[in-house]
Amino acid sequence: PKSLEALNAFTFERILHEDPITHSLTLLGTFPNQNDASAKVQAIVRIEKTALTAEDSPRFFGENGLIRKVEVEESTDIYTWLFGWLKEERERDVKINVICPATEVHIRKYTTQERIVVHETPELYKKHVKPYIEAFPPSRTKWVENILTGVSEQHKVLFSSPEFLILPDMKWDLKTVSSLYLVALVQDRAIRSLRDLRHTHVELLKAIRHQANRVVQEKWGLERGSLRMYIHYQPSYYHFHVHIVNVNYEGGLLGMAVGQAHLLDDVISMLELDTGDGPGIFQRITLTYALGDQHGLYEAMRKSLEDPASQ
Ligand code: M7G
Repeated sequence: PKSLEALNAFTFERILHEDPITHSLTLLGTFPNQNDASAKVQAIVRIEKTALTAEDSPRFFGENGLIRKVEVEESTDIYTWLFGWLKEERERDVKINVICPATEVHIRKYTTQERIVVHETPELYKKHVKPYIEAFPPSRTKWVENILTGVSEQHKVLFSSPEFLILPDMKWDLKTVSSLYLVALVQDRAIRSLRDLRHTHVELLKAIRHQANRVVQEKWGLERGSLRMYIHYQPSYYHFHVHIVNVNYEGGLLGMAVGQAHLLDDVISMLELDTGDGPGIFQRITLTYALGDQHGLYEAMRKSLEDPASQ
């Protein structure tokens, strides 16, 4: 089939594969047999949305811009996400995320970066990372406060208790279950990152795991074992949260890189092995992860690699 007319003779049978990362669908169906119109030939057709072209960058917005229509999905603090149409009569074509005003930290985060692997010992954590975390102004996590205090995204909250909330992550389009992405935000502001977790948090983490499983089962019929739950280190926001993602949604681009994503189950298991006396496992462990050259900790951590005393 080399023409639209020939393609139009395709009879759809079923979906073989749905891939939200490459924006593609692989379909199974049939075409009529060229020589015998009554016979059918099985065919696989994969349709992938082509990548946006960099040359179009200046032309997306403006009077005759490429984006013809938008619908706001959500707007909170400095973040807004919308769906956009390239032509009115189409399905929503693009997801648009806006950060405005964007800080220097945002600009660095979204810039292509060269990475290095660093080893964060408890000493390096105390010397560089803790002060780095503490230097962030509260405005950095205003969006979290807005959600926790009921100012924004209230209608989206899927579970709420005095300890934590579960709601759809900004990254999710809210409809494609195969790319389901939720986030659990805890109320306890004292937990800034993985490093602050202790034996006493096991109950909280187990409750998050339990409620996440329950919510996706009740709302989307996802059975046990359907979720990959993890904690980022380093995260972008130092207010403790857990990523809750459909296990079939795999992609290095999505923050599942080895070293960055720590499985909630592993974290719970490690904390359970702690006795609860003295410094916990996450206060004693050396954490190894990749850092981009635009990250605020890059210089300090890169230097530590040259200093054998800190290895
Ligand atoms: P992270 O591990 O700190 O950083 O995760 P990452 O962005 O590098 O993954 C923060 C998570 O919160 C991410 O998955 C974000 O997509 C999500 N997120 C960020 N903001 C600003 C919002 C928001 O305003 N609303 C919701 N629902 N999710 C957000």
